[in-house]
Amino acid sequence: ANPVVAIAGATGAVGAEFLQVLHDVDFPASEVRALASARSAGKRLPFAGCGQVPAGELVVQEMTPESFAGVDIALFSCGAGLSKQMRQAVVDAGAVMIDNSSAFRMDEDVPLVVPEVNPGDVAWHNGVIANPNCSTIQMVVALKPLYDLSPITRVVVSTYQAASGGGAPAMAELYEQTKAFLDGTPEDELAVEVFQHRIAFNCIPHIDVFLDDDSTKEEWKMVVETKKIMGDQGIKVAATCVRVPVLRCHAESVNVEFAGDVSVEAARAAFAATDGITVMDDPASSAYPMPGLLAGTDDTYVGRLRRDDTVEHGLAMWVVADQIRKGAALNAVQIAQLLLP
Ligand code: 11C
Repeated sequence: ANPVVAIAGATGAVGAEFLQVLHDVDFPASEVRALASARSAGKRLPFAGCGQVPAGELVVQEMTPESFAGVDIALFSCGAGLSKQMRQAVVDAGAVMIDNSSAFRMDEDVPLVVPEVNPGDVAWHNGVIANPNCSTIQMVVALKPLYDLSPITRVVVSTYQAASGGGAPAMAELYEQTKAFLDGTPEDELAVEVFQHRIAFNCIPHIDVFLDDDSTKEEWKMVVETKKIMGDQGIKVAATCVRVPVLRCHAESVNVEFAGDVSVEAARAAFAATDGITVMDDPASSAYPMPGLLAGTDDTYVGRLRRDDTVEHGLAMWVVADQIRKGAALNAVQIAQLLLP
């Protein structure tokens, strides 16, 4: 029988994208159940249909432990707290939870999966598969074909992360604040609620909370998740994560150091041969990936590929992907596809 899919957090930015991606890949669902908080129950969400589910509207149901009866795949994007609360109910219902939150990513019994990198890890799930942090996902997609040329010893990454990482309210804050700023609203009257500071016409080197070593949790995630997904605890990662006034694609400057030599040409050929990666790299015509122009796309885009001569075997590159699609909803649905018989 075709799977029953539940979407937990259906009314959020990622929830809406889950519905879009299920349609885009024509996921062979027999039912799609939209779940959210009591506040959203009864709301109608447009759905273009997939599998045996016709186009129309989905009526949002309040998520309770009973919501998962009969469900096969539960796509979660409603925060770590609710994922933890609902985990047992999902597992007891015999469903697999594919969780976008950070709740279980580093648990030893939970695979952390990017289908281009470690698809085989879905095999050892115990009812939960974690979807990595968005900034990690696009980086490891780009690192994997390089790693296959020569083991990677060290990565230095700086991110340029879109407002979408903070969900729909964060995107609204960037949009509304920019308008208010251009209208001449005084600094102390601008609404600053989602981010720590004004994001309009600004960059904020602070994503998630600060840790004891003065790095941020977002930076820590890039370090530990990369090692787990790549299956190599020896890769050293130094990350600086920055919020920029872009709506929905994350960009990353990535310097990679290898055990052996990897030429630019070999790297380019490896990227070109990898599904899910588009090389956009022609300095002569000013061609490189840019977040403002790639919203709504599925691939991880790589450009500005060049040698990094500051180390013996080094490459530098620029990586862009849509944070809500490959960084969240698409990656989770691709994991769900791996579970299909
Ligand atoms: C951001 N990367 O851009 C975050 C959003 O651990 O799943 C996703 C946070 C996470 O703000």
